[in-house]
Amino acid sequence: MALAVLAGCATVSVVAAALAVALPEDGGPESGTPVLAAVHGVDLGVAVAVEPLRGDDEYRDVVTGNYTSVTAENTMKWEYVQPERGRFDWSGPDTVMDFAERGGLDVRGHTLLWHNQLPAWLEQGSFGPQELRQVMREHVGELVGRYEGRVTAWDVINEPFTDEGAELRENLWYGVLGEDYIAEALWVAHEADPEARLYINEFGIEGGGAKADALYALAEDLVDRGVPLHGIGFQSHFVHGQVPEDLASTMRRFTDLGLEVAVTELDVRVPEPVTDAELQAQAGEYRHVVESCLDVPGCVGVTVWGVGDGHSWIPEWFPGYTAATPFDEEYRPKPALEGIVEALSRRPTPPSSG
Ligand code: 9MR
Repeated sequence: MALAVLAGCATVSVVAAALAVALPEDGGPESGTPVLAAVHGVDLGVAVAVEPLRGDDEYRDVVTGNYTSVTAENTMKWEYVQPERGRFDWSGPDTVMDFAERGGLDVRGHTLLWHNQLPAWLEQGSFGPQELRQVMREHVGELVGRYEGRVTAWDVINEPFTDEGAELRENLWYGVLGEDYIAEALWVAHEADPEARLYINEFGIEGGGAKADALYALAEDLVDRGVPLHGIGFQSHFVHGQVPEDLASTMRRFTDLGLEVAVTELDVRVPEPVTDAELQAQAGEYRHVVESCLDVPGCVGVTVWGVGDGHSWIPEWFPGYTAATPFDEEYRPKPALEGIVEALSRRPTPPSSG
C-alpha cells in the first residue's frame, strides 16, 4: 500500500495528505481507524471468512470501514486450496482477493506449511523426501504464484515450535525433510513471488521466554544464511488479564535482526459472564498491543482475528470464553475498538527518532 510512505511523518500537511489518500469515495470510515493507521504507516487488519464476505453486507462494511488489510482466516489453508492432489480450488481465495482489491485493502496470505488443516491425502499419505519436496513445491508455487504481486506478506511457516516448548514441532515436514524444510519453503515462496514479505508466524512468544528464544535462534540462523525470511508474526491470542507487558521488547529483538514484525492474530478472550468493567479493561489491553506495535519502528501492523464476536474461533475452541474481538455479535463496536483508536490517535513518531 502506498500509505507506507507516510510512516513516521508528524506534520499537519502530511496528516492531511493521509486523509486524502485513505478516505474512501463513498464516505468516511465509521471509526476513522483506517486513516489513523495510515498516518502511522501501519496496517490494521482483520481475519475474514468466505461465507460472510459473500453474503453479509454488514460484515463487509465492518471490514472496509475499520481495517486496511485482511487475512484469510481459513480459505487459503492447504485442505481448502488442494483438497485432492493436483486439484486446486481457488474459489475461496479468489473471493478474499477480489473483495480486498475492490476495497483497496492489503492482503496477508495465511498459511503455507502448518501441521493443521491438511487434506487427508497429504496427512495420511506416505511420502519420501523427494516426493514430499515436490508436493511442497507444487503447492507453494501454485498458491503464491497465482497471487504474485497481490499479497503483501505470506505466513510461510506457521507454528513451527511445539505448543509449550522450545523444540521444533515434529510435523509432517520436519519428519520427512528435517529442520531445513523451513529454509526450503521460504526459498520456494520467494521464487514464486519475489516481492512478498515472507514470515514465520508463531504463538506463545509474545512475552519472551524459551519459545521466543528458540524462534530467535532459528531466525538469526536463517538471516545469517541469507534465507529469504522477512518477518516474524506474533499471533497474540491473549487471555484477558494476561497480556504481556513487554511485547515491544520481544518485538525489538527480532527487528534488531533486520526483520519486520507484525501482530498477526490478535484477540483477547474474556471468561463468561462478561462484565462492562472487563470490556473496559480489555480496551486497555487492545490499546497496549497497538501502542507496542507503534513503539517499534519495524512493526508493520496489527491484525485482529475475527470481524466480530459472532465470527470468532474462541467460543468453540475455549468453551466458557467469549467477547474476544472489537465488535460484538451484532457488529456493534465495543470499548476495544476505542482502545485501538486511542492508541492510533497519538502523534506519529518521526523516522529519525526510531
Ligand atoms: O480461526 C481458525 C478457525 O476457524 C479454525 O477452525 C482453526 C483450525 O485450526 O484455525 C483457526 O485459525 C488459527 C490460525 O490459522 C493459526 N493460528 C491459530 C488460529 C486459531 O486456532
